[in-house]
Amino acid sequence: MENEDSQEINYSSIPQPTETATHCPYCALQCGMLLTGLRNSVAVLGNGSFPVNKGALCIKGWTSAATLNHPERLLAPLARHGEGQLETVTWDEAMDRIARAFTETKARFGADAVGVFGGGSLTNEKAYLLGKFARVALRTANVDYNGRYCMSSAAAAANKAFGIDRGLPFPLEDISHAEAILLVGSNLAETMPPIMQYLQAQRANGGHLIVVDPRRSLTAQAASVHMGLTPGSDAALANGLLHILVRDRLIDEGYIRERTVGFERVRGVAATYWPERVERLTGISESQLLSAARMLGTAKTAMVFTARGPEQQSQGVNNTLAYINIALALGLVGKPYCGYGCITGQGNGQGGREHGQKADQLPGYRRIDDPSARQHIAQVWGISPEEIPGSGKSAYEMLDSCGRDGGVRALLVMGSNVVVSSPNVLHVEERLKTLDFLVVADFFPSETALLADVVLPTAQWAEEEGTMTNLEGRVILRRRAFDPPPKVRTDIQVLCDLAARLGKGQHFEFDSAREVFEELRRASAGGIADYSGITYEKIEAHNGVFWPCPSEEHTGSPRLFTDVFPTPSGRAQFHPIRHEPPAEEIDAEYPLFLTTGRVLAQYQSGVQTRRVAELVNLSKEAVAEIHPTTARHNSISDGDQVTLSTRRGAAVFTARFTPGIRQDTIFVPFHWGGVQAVNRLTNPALDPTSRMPEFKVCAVRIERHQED
Ligand SMILES: Nc1nc2c(c(=O)[nH]1)N[C@H]1C(S)=C(S)[C@@H](COP(=O)(O)OP(=O)(O)OC[C@H]3O[C@@H](n4cnc5c(=O)[nH]c(N)nc54)[C@H](O)[C@@H]3O)O[C@H]1N2
Ligand SMILES: Nc1nc2c(c(=O)[nH]1)N[C@H]1C(S)=C(S)[C@@H](COP(=O)(O)OP(=O)(O)OC[C@H]3O[C@@H](n4cnc5c(=O)[nH]c(N)nc54)[C@H](O)[C@@H]3O)O[C@H]1N2
Ligand code: SF4
Ligand SMILES: [Mo]
Repeated sequence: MENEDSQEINYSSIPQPTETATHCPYCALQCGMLLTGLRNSVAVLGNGSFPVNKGALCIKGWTSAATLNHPERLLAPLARHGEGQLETVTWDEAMDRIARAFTETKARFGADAVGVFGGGSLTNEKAYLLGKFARVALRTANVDYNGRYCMSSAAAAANKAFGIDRGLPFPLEDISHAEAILLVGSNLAETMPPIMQYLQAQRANGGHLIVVDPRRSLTAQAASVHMGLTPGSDAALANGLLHILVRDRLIDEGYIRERTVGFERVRGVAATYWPERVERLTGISESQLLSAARMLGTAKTAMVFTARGPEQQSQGVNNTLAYINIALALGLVGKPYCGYGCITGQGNGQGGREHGQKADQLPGYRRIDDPSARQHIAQVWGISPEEIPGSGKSAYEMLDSCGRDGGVRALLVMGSNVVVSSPNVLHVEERLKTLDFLVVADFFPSETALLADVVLPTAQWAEEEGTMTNLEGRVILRRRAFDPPPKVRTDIQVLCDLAARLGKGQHFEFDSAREVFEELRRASAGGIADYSGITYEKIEAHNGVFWPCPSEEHTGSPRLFTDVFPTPSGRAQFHPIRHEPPAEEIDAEYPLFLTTGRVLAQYQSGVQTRRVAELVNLSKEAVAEIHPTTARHNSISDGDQVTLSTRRGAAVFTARFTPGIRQDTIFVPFHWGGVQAVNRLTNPALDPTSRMPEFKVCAVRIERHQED
């Protein structure tokens, strides 16, 4: 590790480049961009030679460089003395305090009392190293990450059905050739705008787009059919569509016979979802159901996509499996210009779920309870398999355990703002305050960092190298355009230094992301997500490499499932799914559904985008979308301040009349903290398999806000 002095000398001695091809710091599309100029006057251009976004960026991408020199940037480590304020300290002092706190916690409460919380914005190298740090340096089972709030339901469903979880098993360019697309609970027009060019091309080729969303979102407005279903009724809708497809003989019996198992039970369940019943459960009329089923069933090529709408529910895995059943029954998966895809969310939402920052996982998408996986990883790490802990607590359960007997007592957060983005945040904040020790690594004083005992300032995307895996499974290279500010370190430096102070330095001798990647390649070799044939050079030469890529000669795998599925039988698995109501149903006290999500100009918990002036101009506060009729029933006018309350808490928003939303539903984005945090309201009910919280549906009451 460098000491502080040598870091400063290195900083000023490296020349600054004038143009760097890299990728956007935000979502899973990972748009290619060019950075030009010096760091205090950097210009961002879309990279026209990167095939995914083809030069297009959204407003967040265009303005992304504004965070680099932002006045609120953390430029030195901070620590709190006793109950006092956070104050600037040296790196040595900060790291010593962390090492001491972790060592004391382990000694008093055992290794599992130290928790690690990661994120899907971390590069593959960091996600890998964070998982290794937890297992090797801390020896704790308790490592999980915010992907539990994001991708876990779709991941579990894809693993069950196909034996592998790669969000899109085909490149985005295939979309424009699909005659019919079923897009479920995804608002791409705001969450990944450059993808709309593929949907526009698809429409121009005569294709149909069906959008399933309780709101007539910007994306739904571009659709041929918009099904405005009741929140929480996706499995009923999917079964209703399958009912008609079976009844009208639109399914592919040959494909079902040759490439799948388990259809007969699914056929039996679908038979009980006749249109009148489905209309009662979902609010979708028989005629609309019929036209959507016909579009899908008669198309020569078709695709089914899910995103957070159906997935972020306590029935999230089942909802996703119900839509996968449609794709399988139509014989789509593995055929050209056809298939099922889950639209991954965070910048490295895909790679972040493959390399071991998940509670039940080892690198290469290996299971932590698989003896041969433990053997392989232990050998790469130079330890014995028995030293690798077992499976730990999932994200929300880990936060909920904080400060309790048998729970986490000291926590490291790297890449998440958990007191804004978790469900039931008032409770999460209360739990974090009972911790003996909290350390947060971030580049801004996030709401979570402000609660910490020690805050570590880390490098931003344009200041570090590393790989990311986009929503297509394409591994790409984030290049370093600038040096970090003098006293700012990379997450990799932080983890290696801390490991050394914990006496495990010999396992963390990495001087660069590239060195970590070389070990990741070996660790992933032979796993499901096999990166062993991927090198930085190969990524540069081919605009990214699709995993699996098991050898240096291998050119990567843009399209999966063309011949077989990586399941024991080689076939895809159907799952019979019955509709179950959400964990919380509406009643007289809380008569409306609350659903939550995103708006174009803000990103996630808002730590980065709430600091960019252009984005604040577009979206300065959390707005509650409400149908005008519902608003009038509750004596609310457009623009009023309103209080929303649920069984967990209350929050205050500005009401916006939105005729395109269901009358029984209110929508609020989750990008703000404090009294505007919609997660004060959300229900932490978890899916039994994925442990995904139910962000997308709970019961709410609305009133005009009374100042007190
Ligand atoms: N601008 C912006 N873009 C982003 C992000 C961001 O924060 N801001 N975050 C990124 C990340 S991490 C993610 S995960 C993706 C998420 O991308 P999306 O999944 O597109 O985003 P959401 O807005 O969470 O949810 C999508 C839609 O689900 C609908 N919905 C709500 N309840 C239900 C339901 O019960 N059933 C169905 N079928 N639909 C329902 C909502 O009305 C919403 O329009 O976006 C990525 N891109
Ligand atoms: N109500 C509701 N809640 C939701 C959702 C919803 O739809 N509705 N969606 C959920 C989903 S899908 C997601 S993905 C989560 C996201 O929510 P969070 O997990 O809070 O994600 P971010 O806001 O991206 O937080 C990332 C934090 O890490 C910092 N950061 C970014 N990159 C790095 C890095 O490389 N290193 C370090 N050290 N720090 C970094 C950022 O500055 C920021 O403070 O929210 C979930 N919460
Ligand atoms: S779509 Fe996503 S990756 Fe592309 S510019 Fe916008 S935020 Fe960045
Ligand atoms: Mo996400």
